[in-house]
Amino acid sequence: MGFLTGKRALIAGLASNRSIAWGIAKAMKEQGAELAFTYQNEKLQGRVEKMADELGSSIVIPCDVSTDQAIGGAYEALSAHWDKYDCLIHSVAFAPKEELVGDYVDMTTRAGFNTAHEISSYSFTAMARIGRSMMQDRNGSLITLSYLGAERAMPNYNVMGLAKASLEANVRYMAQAMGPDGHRVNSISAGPIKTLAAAGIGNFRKMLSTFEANAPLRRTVTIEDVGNTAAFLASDLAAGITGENIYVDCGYNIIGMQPLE
Ligand code: NAD
Ligand code: 0WE
Repeated sequence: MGFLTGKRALIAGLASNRSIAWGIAKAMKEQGAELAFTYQNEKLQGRVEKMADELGSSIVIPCDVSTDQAIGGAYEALSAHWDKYDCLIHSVAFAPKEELVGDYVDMTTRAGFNTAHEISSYSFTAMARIGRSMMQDRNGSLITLSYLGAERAMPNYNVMGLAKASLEANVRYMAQAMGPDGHRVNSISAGPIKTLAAAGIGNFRKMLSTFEANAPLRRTVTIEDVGNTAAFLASDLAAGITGENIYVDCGYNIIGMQPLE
């Protein structure tokens, strides 16, 4: 019997079989969880339905996280299947593509800043808030995905770095607010992975090879690595962990300098 038997998880952010959300869904299913999925738009509906079916789920609901109305509608639809749920996976981020390249100061607009923060940070709070009553008395686990660019200046990550910094602070404030109800809130800081969100980012392959050369484990991170950690954080095995940012990055963040010669 898996360590997530009897748990119900809502997963937002599935777009392809390379998505981090897919790695998380697979790992949680392996451990016995029941799954439900949201998708951003009709373009993704068919693909997400097919992937959900592979994991024995027929709960697939539209949810563009940019409005409370859409999020409300998604929980309304979910409530037709489940009265309560135990776990929210937030694997969503967006900034305008033009702002993820070049000089941060020159490239960052007011509108791009607002969009990045709204979609990549605030939406986690919004989903927690609007779905809160469905988590009542369940000792829930809420998990989001971050990146080291929240804490260190990285080339081209630009305004997304600020949005991830906001997201990591969001995790701490949500953990404090929801802890008295028994809910835990954590983030996973994943190393770079070639997903759709990474496709079309200039020099991504070079970033991956630099990462591989410098990470203590001398390899890149897989969606299975991230999925297994998310399954752990979702489970009662992690009952004492909240407000944390857990690195799944092959140790990359701990390096100061490589051994000389
Ligand atoms: P992905 O493209 O597979 O997933 C991103 C998801 O965000 C997509 O499913 C997309 O539909 C969704 N999304 C964007 N805007 C949305 C909106 N308005 N409403 C609803 N959904 C919306 O890419 P991924 O790499 O799996 O990204 C998932 C998460 O992991 C993101 O938060 C990303 O920042 C984070 N992350 C990615 C990496 C990486 O290198 N790939 C590393 C660390 C963290
Ligand atoms: O968080 C991310 C990517 C998030 C992302 C990706 C896109 C591409 C398509 C947010 N918004 C958009 N908007 C689009 O139009 N990662 C951690 C992956 C990533 O993205 C980078 C990276 C890394 C790593 C962008 C520049 C530099 C490094």
